Amino acid sequence: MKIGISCYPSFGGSGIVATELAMALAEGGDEVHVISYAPPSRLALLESRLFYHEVLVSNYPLFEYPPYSLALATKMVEVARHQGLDLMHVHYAVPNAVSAVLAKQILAPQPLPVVTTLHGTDITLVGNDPSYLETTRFGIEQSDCVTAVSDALRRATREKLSVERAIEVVPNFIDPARFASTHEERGARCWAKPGEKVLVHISNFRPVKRVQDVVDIFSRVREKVPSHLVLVGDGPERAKVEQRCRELGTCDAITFTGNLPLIEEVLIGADLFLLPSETESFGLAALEALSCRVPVIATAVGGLPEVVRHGETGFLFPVGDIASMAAAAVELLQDEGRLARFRDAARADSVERFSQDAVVGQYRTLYEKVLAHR
Ligand code: GMT
Repeated sequence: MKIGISCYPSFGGSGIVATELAMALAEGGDEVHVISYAPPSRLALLESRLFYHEVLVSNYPLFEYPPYSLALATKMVEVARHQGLDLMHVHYAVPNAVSAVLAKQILAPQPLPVVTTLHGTDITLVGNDPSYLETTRFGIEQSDCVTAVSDALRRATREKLSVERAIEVVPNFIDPARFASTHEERGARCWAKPGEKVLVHISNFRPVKRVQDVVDIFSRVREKVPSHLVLVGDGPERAKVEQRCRELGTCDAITFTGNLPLIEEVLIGADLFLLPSETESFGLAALEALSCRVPVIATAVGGLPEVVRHGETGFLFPVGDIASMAAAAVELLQDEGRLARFRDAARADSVERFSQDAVVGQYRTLYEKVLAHR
């Protein structure tokens, strides 16, 4: 098949999933054309069946806001027409879905079935914002197939956007070969002192991630367990988090790495992953941690209970319950035998339920169904 994939190139989870899917499909023999305004961070183009097309957004003095969604739709038409795409798979509804639907209408009668994958904030935050609600709902309703990365997100889409159409749940995934870890490598351990436990958080440091809670949790853990915290990523909340570290006097035990392309290299040396988000449709970073044998302590929100098994591969607590998350972390880190059992369960469960081959196969089956009904 010839597949177009549109996504955001930034370090967010939706762009990562879209890029990993594009590379896996190309490796499996499909021809894949990635469309975005910049090369996605994980896109490796050394594959003959994988192509990247950049959306150039022309500006004009009249424009306060250059119309990216129109430039995106135009690029979709160009790639679909000249590359002979069989379908367009967009990741993150805003504005990718409505741009693809517009491209489909422009191309008619040349068919361009649209598959839209919902990732989370496109529904829970942005999509149901009054500025975007109607166009987001329209893009979803007009798509030929819609998937959500968790059952929780499917429910949220129905509740928040009053969407009644069929929505398939296709989870995010990991490549077991890539996120393998014998836990012997140094990874995040390189920043810790000998004997210290290593806690890690990875995100785009937006308010929804509650990174200040990560620092508060660590401050309590550190009182009981010699440990070091590694904060991977960057974003609008970083300055506030750095200020919080200074207030708590914990800066000497915390490393801010900024954005890192190969997070598995960090994760393999970690003992615990913290993700205390306000909302999280899936929590791809948590899954990547689990597959590297790192137990996860997170909030019981959105799709996280579908990823982390409470009491087996990690622990889940209410948003803001810093005391419980810190206590659970201390208890686990002080019991080597239990920590080892959580590690083994984290790896086994994540590989069993979220391996790349199985999930990419689910997407291809949906593509074939869509093409059969063109
Ligand atoms: O995590 C983010 O805020 C980035 C965001 C995105 O849109 O890229 O991530 C969303 O998609 C990821 C991939 O499906 C999910 O793992 C994240 O849970 C989801 N983020 C939220 O729902 C807050």
